[in-house]
This record gives sequence, structure tokens and C-alpha cells, in this order.
Amino acid sequence: MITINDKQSSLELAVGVKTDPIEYRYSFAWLFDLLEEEGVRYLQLGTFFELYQLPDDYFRDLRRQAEDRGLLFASVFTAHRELGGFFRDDGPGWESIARRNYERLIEVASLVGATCVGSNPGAVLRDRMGTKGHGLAKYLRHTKELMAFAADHGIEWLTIEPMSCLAEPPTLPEEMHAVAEDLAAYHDSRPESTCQVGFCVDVAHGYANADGRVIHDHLDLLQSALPWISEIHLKNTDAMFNATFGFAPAEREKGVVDLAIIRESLKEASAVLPVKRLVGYLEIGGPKLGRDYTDTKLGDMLRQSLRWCRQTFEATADETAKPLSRAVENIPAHRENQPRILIAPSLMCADMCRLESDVHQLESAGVDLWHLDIIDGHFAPNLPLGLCAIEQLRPKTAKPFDVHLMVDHPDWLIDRMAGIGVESICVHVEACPHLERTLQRIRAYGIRAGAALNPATSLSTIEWVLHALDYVVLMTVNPGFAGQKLVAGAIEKITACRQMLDTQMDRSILIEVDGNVSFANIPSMVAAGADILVAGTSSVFSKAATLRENMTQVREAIAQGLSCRNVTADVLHGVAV
Ligand code: S6P
Ligand code: MG
Repeated sequence: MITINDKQSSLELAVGVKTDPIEYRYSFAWLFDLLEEEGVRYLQLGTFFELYQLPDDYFRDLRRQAEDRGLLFASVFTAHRELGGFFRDDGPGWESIARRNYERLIEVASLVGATCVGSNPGAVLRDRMGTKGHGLAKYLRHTKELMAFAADHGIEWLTIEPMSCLAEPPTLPEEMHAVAEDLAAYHDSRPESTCQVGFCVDVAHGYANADGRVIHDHLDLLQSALPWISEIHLKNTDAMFNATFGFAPAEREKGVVDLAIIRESLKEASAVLPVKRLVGYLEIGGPKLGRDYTDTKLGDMLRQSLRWCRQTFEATADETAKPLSRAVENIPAHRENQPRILIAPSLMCADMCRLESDVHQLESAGVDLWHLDIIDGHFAPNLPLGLCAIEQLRPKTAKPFDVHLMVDHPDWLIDRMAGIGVESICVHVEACPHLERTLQRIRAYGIRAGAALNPATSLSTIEWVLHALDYVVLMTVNPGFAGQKLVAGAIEKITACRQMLDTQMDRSILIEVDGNVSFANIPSMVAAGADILVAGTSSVFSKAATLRENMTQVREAIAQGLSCRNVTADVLHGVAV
């Protein structure tokens, strides 16, 4: 059987780039080309002066330019201390202007498709450190309100950059803990209406006191921030934390940031980190600091830094060779313990000319696994995805592959799928005269085995193979095509299947539903007992909204279904509701 990896190796580290005001000296197009060539996928949009006033279309276009090169704006982050106004209540409108700017920043993030929006809280006036406590209280009040504003815009994380200097809270370990715990408690009390708050730690920040004595080095501060780290800034620094720069060979000579040590600290702490994928965004010093107007070497320096960062910070070759086991932990082993409903977009519904880009977007929007339909033109009359497509897709994503074989004679394909590295395979009972043997063949590879049933097929066909099953796929349309209407009796069949599985087995077998799993049908499917939703043209790939917006709508429909499921369970157990 599949072994679930230990927590230590479950953290994926990736290198991205914070764009900062690249537009001033070069251009986004210049940067995007360079990143595409270097194989870097993640972007953090760094702010620039005009960003707060530019029209929506500018950001839509920027997003399109990035996506055309396979890049993803996963995050947006302030480049300067634009939000210092939160800490002041003197003068005309500092606080309200900072608030308005931050709200625009969140809107911009939503327009470019990012899920994280972050800031450095801004300098409390250095010569007025007495105002720090008061300023921090105001900052926290605004942040809590912005957590709701961000959630309404589909943002998952507001990120705070700690540890820049004592004047910019939270810097000291005790400040970090106090701020993070307060905001986490606030989120926990309103999980539906607020986003989470995490830290974007800059690995080049330590804290030296006014006498120039280093009180906490960058590794100390990193350690203190661990439970809340959701993003990282990558840059180098001198031993006094005075200057920052990159990772080109000459810079590595004078710098103290050892990315291998940072990587190991993060991997060791992966059990306490709030995320499974951590992107380290390399900061581009030159254009941001504006110190080297004549510098024509930025391209080369950036490439050298990126190569070094990828080589030392990203997962080792050894780990990337095993996407299968790393990804499997997303699949709950026991339904009772983890009533999370899994979303499995059906990739035959994606835009085939933009498959990789759709996959990356959906991955960042939080899908759980990929549903891959293989149809042979005999069992069902279609030919959507082939072996080559699945093989080429495998290294592009760490999410589990859930293969649906709509073919006669599936055995040879099971062997090929095992070679590619997939996490679950289901075969149709109608195509398998020796169903038990076929299921065992799947399991012998350590792959989860499923049986799929056409709408006309009775549940009794799987009654005697339950011992060999990990999941059942109930076709809620006739197989072969997307865009069909739900067949009559589909919901009743899910209910009956759930009852049969729960009464006949002492362990949990998941139910996957496939076909017209629409926004409208999801609540009743989930309420009836579906665990995995195959999402196609009637939900995740609906043309009426973006992929990310569709994912949000799927989650809302799931929540609706789960609340009905709880009511039903309470009624069954005689609890007054
Ligand atoms: C086709 C296949 C499915 C479809 C999915 C489409 O039979 O098994 O996985 O891709 O059902 O979903 P929708 O929402 O277009 O019906
Ligand atoms: Mg399918």
C-alpha cells in the first residue's frame, strides 16, 4: 500500500522573484522572458509608486503576460514602507490613506490572481519610539478589518514582514509571537469571513541594537517566526545586517546568508509550518534601491543569483524524483477522521492549449488532486487525454493523479500508469470480467484502487469486492463527455452507496462522483455522502468566471452540503436541531 511520507519531507521549497519596481529600469516583459528561460515560475508583485492608481485593466493585462510565459503571480508585497500611516494619528489622513492604499493592494492582488498580500508594517518614527505600542494597536485593528476585506476578494493570506529593525514591529521574538497569536486567534474565531495571517520572513534580517551589537541574528529570528511562516524573502547580507544584496559569486563571498542552512531549518520545522509549499522570493536589490543607474549587469547577476538559489534552496533531486508519495498525504485515509471534501478538476475540461497554466492556477487555488480521463473510443466514444499528455504533466505538479480508465481491457494501462507514477486508478466494473483481480493488480503497485459504475449499473456489482476497494466512482452522467445533465436517481444512488459502504465495511471507502458536479448539484451530492468531487465544465471550468472564482464557489457549495450532512446526522442520532 501507499505509505504516507513523514512530515519532514513533505515541505516543498520553491524559488520565485519579487518584481519590485522593475518597470522603472527594465520592464516586466524583460523580467518575464528571463524567468521563463531560467525555469522560475513564481512571482511576487512588488509595489511601485504608481501601482495604487493604475486601472484594473493594467493588472489584468500583466497577469495575462505572465501566464502566457507560464508564470504565476502567487503573491503581492509592498516594496517600501508605504503603510507607515497605520502607526500615526497626527496630520491630515495618514491612517485613512494607508488604509485606502492597502485595500487597493488587495484588489490588485485579486486582479493578478495572487492568494497572498503582504506588507512590511512600516517604520514607527524612529525618534518617537514611545508611540510604538499605540501605533501597533492601531495597525492590528486595521489588519483585522483587512482580513475580512481580503477574504471577500478571494485572498487566502495577509502576510506581514517581521524583523526589519526595532522601529518596524514585529521585530523581537516576543513581538512576533504576540502579533501572530492575536491575529491567528482572530482568524480562528471567524474562519469563514477572514483570511489567515502569516509571516513573510526576510532571511537577511537580524537585529542589532543602537550600539551596533547583534542581539538576534537572522537565524534566531527565523527560528522565532517558524510557526507562522507562509512566504520568504531571499537576499543576502553582511554580518552586521547593514547592507543587503544577492547571491552572485562575489556577493556570496561577502554575505552571511547560507541558504542550505535556511533550507534545512525549514525542512526540519515542516511539521510546525502552516504551509506545505513555501516560495522564497529573491529580491532584486538594484532597481529597488536605485543605487546603480548605469548597471547593465542586472540580467547576469539575477541569473547567477537565481541559479544559486534554486540549486541550494529548492528540493533536492532525490526528493523531486518521488512526486507520488509526497502528494498522497492529501488523500484522507479515513473519512470519519477527515471529513474534508476533495476537489478533483477533470483535466479533459481544461484548455488544452494552456494546460500547464491552468494546472498551475488551479494548484495555487487549492485543488486536491487531478482527475485524468482516459477513454479508448470503444468503451465510450471519445479520445480526450493520451499517455503522452499524462506523462508530460506528471513533473509539472505535485498533486495526486486520479486516473479514470474508461477503456475495455484496462490491465496494460494500469501497468503504464504505474510507470508514470499516479496515486489512484479506477476501472469500470462493466469493462472488467475479473474485477477483483484487476483491483488487486492496481493495489500491488501501491496505488489506490477504485471501481467506477455507469449510471445503469447496480451497486450490487461491487458488493463482493469491497475488501479490494479504496474508493467507488459513481458516474452521475453516462461516461464519455463533459457538459451533460445529471441522470435521474443520481443523488439517491450516492445515498444508497454511502449506506452500503458504511454498514458493510469497518473501514472507510471514499465515494467519488463524476458528471455534472455543478455548483447547484454539489450541495446535495456532498450531503448524500460524496467525498471526492470531479469538477468539470459545470463548476471549476465554467466559463462564467475565472478558475479561482470558480474554486471559491465550489468551496461554498461544499460547505452548504456539509452543513446539511451534519443536520442529517444529528437527526439520525436523535439530536434536537
Ligand atoms: C467523462 C469524464 C468526466 C468529465 C466530467 C465533466 O465522462 O468521466 O470526468 O470530464 O464529468 O464534468 P461536467 O461538469 O462537464 O459534467
Ligand atoms: Mg471521469
